[in-house]
Amino acid sequence: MKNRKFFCLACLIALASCSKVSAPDPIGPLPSAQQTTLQDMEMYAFIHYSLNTYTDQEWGYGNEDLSLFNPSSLDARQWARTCKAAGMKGIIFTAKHHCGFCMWPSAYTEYSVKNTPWKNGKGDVVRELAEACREEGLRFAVYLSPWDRNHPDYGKPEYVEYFRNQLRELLTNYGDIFEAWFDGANGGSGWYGGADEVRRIDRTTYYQWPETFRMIHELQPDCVIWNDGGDRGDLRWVGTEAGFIGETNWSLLNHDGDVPYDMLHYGLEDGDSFVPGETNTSIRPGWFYHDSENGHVKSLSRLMETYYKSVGRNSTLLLNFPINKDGLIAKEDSLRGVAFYQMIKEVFDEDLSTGAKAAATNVRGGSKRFAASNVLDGKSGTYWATDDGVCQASLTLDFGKPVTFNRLMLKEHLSLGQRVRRFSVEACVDGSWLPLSDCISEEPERSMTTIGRKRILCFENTTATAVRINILDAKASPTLNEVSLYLAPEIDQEDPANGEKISSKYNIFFNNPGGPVDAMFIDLGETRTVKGLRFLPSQLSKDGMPLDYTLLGLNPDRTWTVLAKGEFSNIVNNPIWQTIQCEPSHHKLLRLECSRITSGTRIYYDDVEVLTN
Ligand code: FUL
Repeated sequence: MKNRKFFCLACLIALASCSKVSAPDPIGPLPSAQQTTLQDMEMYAFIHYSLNTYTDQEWGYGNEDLSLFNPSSLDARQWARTCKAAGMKGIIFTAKHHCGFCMWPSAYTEYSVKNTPWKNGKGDVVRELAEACREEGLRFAVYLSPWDRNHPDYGKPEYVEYFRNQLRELLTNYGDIFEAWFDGANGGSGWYGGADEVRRIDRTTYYQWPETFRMIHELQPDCVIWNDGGDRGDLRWVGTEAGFIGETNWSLLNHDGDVPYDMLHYGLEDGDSFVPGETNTSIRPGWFYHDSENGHVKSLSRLMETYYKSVGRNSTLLLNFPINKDGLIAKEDSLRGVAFYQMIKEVFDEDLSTGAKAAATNVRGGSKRFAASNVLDGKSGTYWATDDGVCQASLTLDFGKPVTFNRLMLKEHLSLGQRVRRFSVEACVDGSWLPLSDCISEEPERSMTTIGRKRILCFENTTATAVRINILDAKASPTLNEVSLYLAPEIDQEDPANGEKISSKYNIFFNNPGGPVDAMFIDLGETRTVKGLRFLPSQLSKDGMPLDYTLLGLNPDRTWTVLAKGEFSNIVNNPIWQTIQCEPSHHKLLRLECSRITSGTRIYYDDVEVLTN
């Protein structure tokens, strides 16, 4: 009897002490509720549509004719339905791109849909899309370009007032806005109400972001801010538009100071603010629609890689769908977008870790509340954690039978802060533990570093009876709330958009003695009818990128004729094939000159093709 009482007492004490084991202290900075909601959306769409769609440009100059905007079948519902079927949880729309043309009838400018033939000036694309999104259960957001190449006051203080007035219209008249997207681009030149000149601003001070941010918070408290124009917003650009973020990805940055490429791409381990990465890329090479890109919609395998290298690297994915000249998402893009989402669902349909037994080398306070098995219960609030000070620990999933997988998903319990600095993964194959490596890693020294909200690793098909995750270093006791395994099917598909490389068949040489930048000469070998030229800028470096061009052809009398002149808009952030078109004329020798270059005196091209008859 006495023994029994003692036993019960011991049990009670044990229980009490178990429930006393407290959660690890949060290690800041932590995500805000708005940032968590946004990250949980995982994928949302960009829609680029403006006068550029009708001029075949990526950056309009600001003097494009308003009569060009008259789509025959604009259907915002088709856009919303397509984006939803492509797994997008919201849409960010280019209400105003750099050309200054407003897709809503702003009261503050004449350069808008209200002065176009479309719906006799009574149309409002922003409203149609906001309503379509609501009907489809998607969130809606706006891109409002701070750089405005149409507005006469751009560069003066008055413009900032104009910009805020426009933003106020968008934030008050179109329901809930989940994100405000402010692109930092400013290429200088523009129409500016007829001044037709170069205007540069100091992007850290000119726009007076703190006041604008205050207005956004007041009008739309749930709206997150994307800003690469100076002041720190709630999200950061990832330093490239190619569709991937660093394998090391801390969702942290410092509130003040410059943010060079490395910080954008990898975050900052000891940053003082929570600023997660948003990976933005287009389903086609360009952001706007071009007929010439219909054959270059990204392949399914390329889109899946983008997914693994964005959502699977602790980032959200902002995937662009351009609108075509008819006012619709082109069928090539919509079919690919839908196939993309189907594939994601197929890959992550069956969690192969279900039924496994989880064990860990350390469990916080020995408590059930922090047991290894929490990583398998599918609940977001439960997690495995170690004792304070234990920053190295292993967690093993034992399947009790051979299981074949090629994807591993890990999640940290982010509401306590991002902690893991480095880990490794092993599989028990035929009784031996073998290390696994991520087969899509591009920087092996950074492979298996941070985890964050979601980390997906891709392995070759592996058949194992157990998997072990070794946390090798963490800022504080690690917390994992999910570990799952999947078997992705092979994607059996040609990749027309990748691997496009036209080997140059011309004799190319560079020369420009005394000039600031070397000109490129292209000898066609014989006189041909030239209709233009296209080239692929260097894919390795941003140095030596041309920002403008003059294309000349040599005449039989040894004089040069200017065939075309213009700028390469957005070439630095999105170094895709650039096309220069000209009226057909006959030449054997072409010369491409450039007066502005990113750095150096030599232009670097990965490939060049002359467009001939
Ligand atoms: C860039 C812009 O300059 C492009 O035109 C596009 O809007 C992209 C999303 O951001 O920096």
